[in-house]
Amino acid sequence: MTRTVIRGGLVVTAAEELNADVLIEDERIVALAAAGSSAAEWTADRVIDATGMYVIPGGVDAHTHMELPFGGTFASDTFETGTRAAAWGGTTTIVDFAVQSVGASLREGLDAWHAKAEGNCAIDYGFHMILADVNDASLKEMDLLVGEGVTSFKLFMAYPGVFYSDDGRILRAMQRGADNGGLIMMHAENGIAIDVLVEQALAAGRTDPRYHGEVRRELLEAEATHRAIKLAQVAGSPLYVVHVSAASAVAEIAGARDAGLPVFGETCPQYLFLSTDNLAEPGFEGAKYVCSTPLRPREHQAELWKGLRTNDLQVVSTDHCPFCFVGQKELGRGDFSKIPNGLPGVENRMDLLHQAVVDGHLTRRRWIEIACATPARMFGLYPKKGTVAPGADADIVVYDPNAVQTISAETHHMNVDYSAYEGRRITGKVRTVLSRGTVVIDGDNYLGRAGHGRYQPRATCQYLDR
Ligand code: DUC
Ligand code: ZN
Ligand code: ZN
Repeated sequence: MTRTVIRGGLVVTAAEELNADVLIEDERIVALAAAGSSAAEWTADRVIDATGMYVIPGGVDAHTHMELPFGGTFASDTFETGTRAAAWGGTTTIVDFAVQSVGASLREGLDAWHAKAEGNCAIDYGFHMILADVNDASLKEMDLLVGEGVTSFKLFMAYPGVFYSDDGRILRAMQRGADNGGLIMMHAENGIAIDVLVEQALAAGRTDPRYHGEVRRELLEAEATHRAIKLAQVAGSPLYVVHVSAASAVAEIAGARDAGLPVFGETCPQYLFLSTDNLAEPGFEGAKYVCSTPLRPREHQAELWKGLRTNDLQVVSTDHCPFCFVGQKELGRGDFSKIPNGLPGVENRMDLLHQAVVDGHLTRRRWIEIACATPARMFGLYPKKGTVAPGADADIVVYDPNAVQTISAETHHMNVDYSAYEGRRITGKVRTVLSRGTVVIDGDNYLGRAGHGRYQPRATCQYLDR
């Protein structure tokens, strides 16, 4: 048995902050004790000095797309490169999206994603399932997947002909989820209407990246969010709305929650820190910021921060879906609709959100709540993941709140040739990362290995009584 003690740090969880030492035996946390108490007598094989540091749970990023096939290409991070980058950024669990292809079973999709991930991950991982073809067979398969720990299913109101489900299919999947405990995650944008506006924009010669933001109208996010909420209400199903970017969509979610409905909302760092100003950068630079839902005008950011503070939004995930500028984003030169949708970010989330603490948008505990504890609870991983407590996996980050760093593609570890946050100065930096008791990041050194990360079967959503 290996005993590790993390001494002298400020332990920050969603619930509390305390000056405490943390005792780890092999892969688990076994005790916390106030500094100077019984902890002084703990013997250990390894002592990590955390004086002046925060000791926080490893980040849980509940929305990533490693190797996602999209728009004729693939997201540029593999499970190997993407999970290594996640570790560098203080994230120790990802929940990625396995994809059902149209005409194929859920099983085929899930097996394919297991094959991509197994033996390649630096940190622990789980899967959601994208339902692209809702039919009698795939509805039945949902039950089996829930039993295997794939307890959440993403549906798309966008991308007709690819991932899109009509309202009838959505309703059926929600009804099934209401029965089997699977949580329905919704990409809420009216894709049928958006496709009309895309066609009209291109016909009028509006082909630059910024038109991606213009045709994906805020109203069409709000409308789809509203419709998803009503469909969920009809089905008696909870609902988790992914990558909320529009203030009016936040209002829909807030209204549903005020009415007592089990509706949850996620946003992402790109919507909190970037805007349509980025999409409008000169030349073809705006392509670096093409994702869906799209970036919104700056004014929306205040509403997203407010939603996070008031718990109208509960989770910040990345929707990490990187495409290189050269050769991938460039597929859409002269036609914004051909720019692969997605931004890199799995490495930057914990730091950007710490900057939000420094800037006064969030408290320290809320930082940990939205980035670690709530995603773990939402997706059935708590308290193994998402907290620092006896019995939890020793997924721990020793975080230096005073170190200053500058985000850059020159220094990041994601397999992508640009950073959406290039040149941004951040106060705060990961110093040491443990994944199940193993040090995977130590200062500027990566000590992890592909294959250390294990598949995590998940329980159903822990915010719902079942
Ligand atoms: N949005 C993106 O930006 N990329 C992948 C899929 C999605 O919904
Ligand atoms: Zn989506
Ligand atoms: Zn996504």
